[in-house]
Amino acid sequence: MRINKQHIADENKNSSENHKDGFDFLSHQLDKQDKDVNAILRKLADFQVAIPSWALGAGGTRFGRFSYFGEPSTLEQKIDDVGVLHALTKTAGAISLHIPWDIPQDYDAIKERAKINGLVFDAVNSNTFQDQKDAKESYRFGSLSNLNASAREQAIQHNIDVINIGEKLGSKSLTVWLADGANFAGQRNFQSSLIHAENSLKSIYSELPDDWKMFIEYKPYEPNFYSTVIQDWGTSFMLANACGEKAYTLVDLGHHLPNTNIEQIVSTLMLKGKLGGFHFNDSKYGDDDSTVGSVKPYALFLIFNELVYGMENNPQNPDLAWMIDASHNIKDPLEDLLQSLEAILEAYAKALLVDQEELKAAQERNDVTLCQEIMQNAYRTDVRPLLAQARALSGGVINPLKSYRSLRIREGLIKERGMNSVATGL
Ligand code: LRH
Ligand code: MN
Repeated sequence: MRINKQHIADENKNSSENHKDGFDFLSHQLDKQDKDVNAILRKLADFQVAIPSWALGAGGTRFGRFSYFGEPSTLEQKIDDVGVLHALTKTAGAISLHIPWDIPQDYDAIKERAKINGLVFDAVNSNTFQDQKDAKESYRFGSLSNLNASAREQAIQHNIDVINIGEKLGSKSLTVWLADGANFAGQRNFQSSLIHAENSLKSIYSELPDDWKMFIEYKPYEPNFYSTVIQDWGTSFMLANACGEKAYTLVDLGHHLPNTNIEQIVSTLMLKGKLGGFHFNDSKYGDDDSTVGSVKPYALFLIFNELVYGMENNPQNPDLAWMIDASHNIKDPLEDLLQSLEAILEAYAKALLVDQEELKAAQERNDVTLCQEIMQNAYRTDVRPLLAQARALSGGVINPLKSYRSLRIREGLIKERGMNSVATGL
């Protein structure tokens, strides 16, 4: 299913009038507030989010998995599906692969497929949380932090293999998430686990190409339910510093204990120049991997407010990697990802409306109420016409979800792939 310019033009013809009224009204409001609408539109158009290759099929839980039919069962089909998202939104210009779920058979063909879909390869993800068939060592008791040196060696070599795969695809970063930890108190010595993890990460880091980054993703629990070796931002930050300047902390929004102030973590990491990127999703309880902005949209806005401040004031922090990490149990994965893309751009656009100078001045006068009003005025602004305008200007559609349905894309995928195709991944 390839979406061409004619599809886009036809889709926008139907909704352009409505859109124009909304956009003209909003840009007139923003002009009156001395907001540079064109600058905001440029920033929105430049904002590209990487789509996880493992979130294009129906996810599942230990209690069951409900297929969504027409799932991509090959890497080529996964790239095509991300291509559909990018054709509609012009915001999903990259795919993030997970190895070994997505090992390319023919690198040139895969790169060509990505090119045809207007995509690049973002971070490659290693997987030392599952045992591979015929693997010499098991990761039951850990991988990079395993007490068994041979298991650590195996996990280090896997990460180096992932870097080599990424290099062939033009990726420039490796994401390392460790499930390593313990299920029971007393099961592991915290210090020896952390020492092994640090030394193993340093071994991987020593093989990192000069122009690459290594993202260290933290998580408080699951699949281990007593302790996790890289449990929080502080541990990841410490390990990134121990590795070197090409190592950074990756913030997965679902990897925080309830009520954690994630925007403060983001602010601190940017100040220290060690924020590498994000795995966007949302959650009510644990690592639910739900649709971005579907549970705590204001918290997402507050995170973007710190990101906008950091991008303006922290040149010591490099450009960030924007990625979604979600899992879909009952929704069409592509519809879910379209909603997540919209929620991410919406939070960013609202944060761009915060007058950072005005806010700083109110903070310095301890005018608490005014600080809140400045934030909430931006948050309460319906910025959706800005997102639609930025998409239309970039060659996308005004209303992606509506077009996804009116173009009957899922039906087309099922016709093409049948009812029983299953995607690798979570
Ligand atoms: C761990 C995680 C990690 C991925 C996996 C698919 O919960 O967030 O980023 O490797 O999900
Ligand atoms: Mn993640």
